Formats: sequence, C-alpha cells, structure tokens
Amino acid sequence: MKSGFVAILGQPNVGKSTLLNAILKEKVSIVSPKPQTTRDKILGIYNDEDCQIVFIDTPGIHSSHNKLDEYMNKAINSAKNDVDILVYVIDGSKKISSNVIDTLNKYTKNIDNVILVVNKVDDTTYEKLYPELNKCNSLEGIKDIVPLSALKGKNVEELITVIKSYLKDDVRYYDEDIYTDKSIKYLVSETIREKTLWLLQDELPHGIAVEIVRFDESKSICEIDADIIIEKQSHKQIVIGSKGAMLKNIGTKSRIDIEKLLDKKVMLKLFVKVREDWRQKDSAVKSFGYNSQDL
Ligand SMILES: Nc1nc2c(ncn2[C@@H]2O[C@H](COP(=O)(O)OP(=O)(O)OP(=O)(O)O)[C@@H](O)[C@H]2O)c(=O)[nH]1
Ligand SMILES: [Mg+2]
Repeated sequence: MKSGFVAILGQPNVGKSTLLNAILKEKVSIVSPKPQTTRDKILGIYNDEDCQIVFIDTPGIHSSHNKLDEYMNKAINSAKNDVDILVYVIDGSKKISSNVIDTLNKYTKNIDNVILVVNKVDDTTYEKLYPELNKCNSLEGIKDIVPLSALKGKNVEELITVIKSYLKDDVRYYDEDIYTDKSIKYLVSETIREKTLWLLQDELPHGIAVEIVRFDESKSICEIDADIIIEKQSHKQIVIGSKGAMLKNIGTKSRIDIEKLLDKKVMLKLFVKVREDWRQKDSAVKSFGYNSQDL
C-alpha cells in the first residue's frame, strides 16, 4: 500500500482546481474564469486498489492587499509544508514569462519532489507549446514535466502514474469513501459563490462571501437559506439585478448543482447582505471561516 500528500500550487487561474476535480472525478473545488477563485486549502483524496493520494488544492499565488489575501497566502505556505510532492501548475496556453519562472523558482526552492504540470494544452498548438516546454526543460529542481489538459481530462492519468512513482509504502490516511475534508455545508456555500463568480460583472466577485444561515435536511426537501455578502451598498443592486433576475439566476443555477451534491430536492433562499469592506477586517474574514489558526 502506497500513500502520500501532494500540494497543488501555481499562479491564479492556471487550472489547479480543475485539475483536482479531474483527478478525483468529483467536484471538490470550485472553478471560475476569474483569478483568485480558491480561497482555502481544500483536500481531495484519490484512492485506487494499491494507493491513496491526498491532494491539497491551494489559492493562486498573488500579493497581499487585504486580510483575506494574507489568509490565502498563509494557506499556500502551510500547504507546501509537510507534503511529499509538490505539483506546480502553469498555463501552457500562454508564453512562460520571467515572472512565471521567478514565482515558480521561489515556491519550489528546497523542495525535493517537484512535478511541473503544463496545463491547458488543448488551448494551444504544438508549434507554440514546443518552445515553452523547452524553457521548462532548462529549469532546475523539477523532477518531471507533465503537459496535460485538466479541462478535457487529457493526460491526467499520466500525472497520477508519475506521482505514484514517488509514493512510499505507508498507511491509508482516510477511509476510502471520503473524498474531501470539507463539510457538505462548505461545498454548498462554495457552489453558490461559484455561480455568483460566473454570473456577475468583473468588479464584484472578489468581494463576495457566502454564509449558510439555515440548513435543514430533516424533511424530504432540504431547506437552505444563505446570505451572499458584499462589500458595498452600491453593489447590492448588481447582485439582485433588474426585478431580481440576477439573484434568481444565481439561485436556480446553484440549486441544480446542490441537488446533485445532496442527491435530494432543495429549496434555496438567497439574501444579499452588506458588510462594508469585510476583506479588510480580521474579525469579518475569520467569521467567514478564513481563520489562520486553523491552517
Ligand atoms: N482551455 C482550458 N481551460 C482550462 C483548463 N483547465 C482550467 N481551465 C479554465 O481556466 C479557468 C481557471 O480554472 P481554475 O481551475 O478555477 O483555476 P485555478 O488555478 O484553480 O484558479 P484560482 O483558484 O483562482 O487560483 C477556468 O475558466 C477553467 O475552465 C484546461 O485544461 N484547458
Ligand atoms: Mg482554484
């Protein structure tokens, strides 16, 4: 029996969470076209007959502007401690800039087993990709390079094979039927946040949090009330939309996914609440579950 811990790191929007979901064939981490979608460490547990791999998805590496950013950066650093392998993801559909290489070097320094994933190969051509892969080949401290497409599921199995080659004989850390450390309530609130990220205008998403205020599974229909928290009164109308159309759309799209998650009918009520500049305030950031002491 082989097992081990693997952190997935990289800059925002490169497809780390898409990759984790593709590996697990389960949706554990939300995905959006907006950078800084993931805010926390999220465990995703892969099992097969002879191995268990505990993956840790992390927020995209970015500089800190507020208390939430500080929390996210702590989450990245704590994830890369104590893992056996680091999977560092870059976006293969773009040119690999010196900034990408500097960040990669900074975060992979002094780590023994670093696997470089070049993602989004479906969104480029071989002619464009080839020189970028050559740049990767000259990087120091990288044990393997795996080009893949997390979105299309292409070459994901190859990554698992490479990871397995570094695993040692060990115990199974989690029961086989557990695929994440996050609670159902957490997954529900993240589903709602994901839908707001996809549907809302560019200026809002980063300031949004979702809080589940009621979760009643006792009846045949699961009743859920949730608050969408925004930072400014002036944003309220954008989230609600004309005659409530935006909030209704967020609600409908969230409910469909939550019903799949719970395998049960759901009645979802969404409310919009303002907490002025909550990302700047330690207490508010903590109250939404982003507490550095838990990392
Ligand atoms: N074409 C293509 N798009 C991808 C691929 N993987 C991810 N994406 C897209 O890239 C965007 C970002 O994906 P995420 O998985 O949220 O990226 P992330 O690295 O987790 O982002 P943060 O959590 O913000 O750091 C989404 O629009 C995905 O659909 C891929 O293999 N090919
Ligand atoms: Mg992510």
